[in-house]
Amino acid sequence: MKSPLLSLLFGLTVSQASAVVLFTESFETYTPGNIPSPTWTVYNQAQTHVVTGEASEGSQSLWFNDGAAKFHYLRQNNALAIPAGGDLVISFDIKATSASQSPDGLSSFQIDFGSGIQTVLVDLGAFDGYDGSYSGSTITLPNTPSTSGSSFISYSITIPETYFGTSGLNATEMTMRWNTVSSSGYEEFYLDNIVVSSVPEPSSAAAVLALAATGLLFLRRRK
Ligand SMILES: [Ca+2]
Ligand SMILES: [Ca+2]
Repeated sequence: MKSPLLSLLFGLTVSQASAVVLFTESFETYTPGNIPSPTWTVYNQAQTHVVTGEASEGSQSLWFNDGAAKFHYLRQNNALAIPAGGDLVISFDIKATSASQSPDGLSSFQIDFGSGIQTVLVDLGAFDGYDGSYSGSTITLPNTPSTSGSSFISYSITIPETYFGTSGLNATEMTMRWNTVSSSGYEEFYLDNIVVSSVPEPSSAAAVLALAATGLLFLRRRK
């Protein structure tokens, strides 16, 4: 870098190519015992509500109690606008309080891109976590019973723009939903630290860099 101006331009280029956070939910702003309203709808307040003392971020999370219904859900009320020009990265953390039988756990993480609910991820039995891509077929993780509870397990799912964008579903918004199932006592779950980001694809990041390089050449020629 030959001048502060060039350094500044390079810095701007790098920041333009980094992720943009579209949505976060850490359940910190709600009163424990309450529904996380108006952002979310839950199965029912007695069995699915905000609690304090269990968290992967801050001090609160959403508790899926082991109740008579044995199933619970958290559903986003308002669609989240999703921009063009990047892949979507959705991350969240889940923990189990006790051993989970093989049919129980995260029965599905789902997204509605405006064209119907799609199941993105199923993780029954032991929570296995996931870091990879979803391109339209359900990701099914190993379904083996766990012998004990777990700490918070992190999931990160990338949804390529080729799937939801103009060349695919042509979606401009999305809503998320988590469903859990339990078949015996004390199979309870906590959800926390939901983050949705838009991350420029390598091709768009490269295009930004190329554009910046052209700009730098232009500036240098003017000197
Ligand atoms: Ca939290
Ligand atoms: Ca599993």
